[in-house]
Amino acid sequence: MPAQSDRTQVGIIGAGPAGLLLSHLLHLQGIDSVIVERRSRDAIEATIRAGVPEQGTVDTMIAAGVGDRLQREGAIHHGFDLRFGGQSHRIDLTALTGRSITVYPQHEVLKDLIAARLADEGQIIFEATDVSVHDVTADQPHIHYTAPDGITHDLACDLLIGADGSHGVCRAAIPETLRKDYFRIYPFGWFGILCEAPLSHHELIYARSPTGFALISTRSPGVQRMYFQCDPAEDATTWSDDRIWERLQANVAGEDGFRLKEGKIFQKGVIPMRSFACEPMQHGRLFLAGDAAHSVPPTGAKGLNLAANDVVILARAIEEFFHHNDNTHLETYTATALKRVWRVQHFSWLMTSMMHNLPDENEFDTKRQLAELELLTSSPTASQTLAEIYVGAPLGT
Ligand code: RFL
Ligand code: PHB
Repeated sequence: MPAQSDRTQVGIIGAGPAGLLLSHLLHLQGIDSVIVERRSRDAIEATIRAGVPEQGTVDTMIAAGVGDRLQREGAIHHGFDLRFGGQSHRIDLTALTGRSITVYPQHEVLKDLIAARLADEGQIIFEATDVSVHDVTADQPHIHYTAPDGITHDLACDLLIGADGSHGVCRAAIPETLRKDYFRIYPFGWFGILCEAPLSHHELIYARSPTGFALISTRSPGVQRMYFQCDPAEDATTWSDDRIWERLQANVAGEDGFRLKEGKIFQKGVIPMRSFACEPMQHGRLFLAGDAAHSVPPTGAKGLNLAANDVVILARAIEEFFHHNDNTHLETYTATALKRVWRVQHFSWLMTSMMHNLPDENEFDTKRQLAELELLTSSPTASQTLAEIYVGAPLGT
């Protein structure tokens, strides 16, 4: 038996965007929560991942009082380029939708949320080990964990949130007989670099070329983030800087003579690409949020936004549960959240399959991909649909 017994209203596993944002939104409604996280605060704040918050995510952060730095330091982008056939085609997000996206890395969002939680005396147990969940179908589920001081804890709660990412423990608490997992593993990965270089272009570029996909993104005016398509088993350490630049330049080359501004590469690594969704997203008093329930390839820049959408739906439903004794929206959580999950799954798959060279691609596939890109960039209606999904609908819908 664990040595110490504790209690909270909402027990949350995982201090990623989903767990932290939910804990903060609940606090604003006067609902207590405890987050149990296996990594250290330093490790979380140092893990560099993409960050392209949709306007709905930005609006949610601002309304929740955690958007100050995002507004000050985030770069608002009003469009992006789709590049194919050696030419760039701008998707004017603001003209097409009246909305925009912000480039603000995920670890900065996490720093802001952790600081806000700690300033409000929120409880985050970092570096917890042996984390397990119990009695998820009873009125009082429990989380067991060992704190960094070695003391074992039994945390009883009214509701349990699995926000523990794609390799967490919570999803397995939904019995396999009741759960269906949907998977797609892509036969390519992304080779990502960070480099000290000036901007090559003022907006993001998604490029399709005979030598493969490239994405040109940014972290700050002096630090750029770029990716190119590679074998998922590629060993990044075997690539010299010269070889990396040669591939990136080839993947964006075109008749307009566009060239990337090169600089010192100070980080490189390979990211696998997969699509995943699990149904249902709840079982008894356990609710999954974010990557614990679904993940998408980064091509659509949606992972963080989908996590935020889940927790906005959950925060509303949990407030009704505690303050109005009404569990209607908790019961319909899976159905509500899945609508966006599958919209985003489709979009992320579309962007991925349209922009990458497939290992067994033949000329028919190439022509079909180019025709799809041509349609999306030349038909105002098709461009508008693409832009609407890229900027995203308001959260909680
Ligand atoms: P997270 O961010 O994975 O957070 C889950 C947290 O749970 C903790 N955890 C546990 N804690 C306690 N006990 C356990 N047993 C635990 N197991 C796990 C973890 O330490 C972690 O802190 O999930 P969340 O909150 O759902 O947020 C989702 C987003 O982080 C995710 O969708 C995106 O980062 C996905 N993603 C990307 N999305 C994009 O839109 N564009 C990208 O370019 C992009 N790049 C990436 C990514 C995800 C990556 N991962 C997961 C490997 C690059 C990488 C490398
Ligand atoms: C990034 O900046 O790392 C990034 C941007 C857009 C994406 C994926 C990654 O779609």
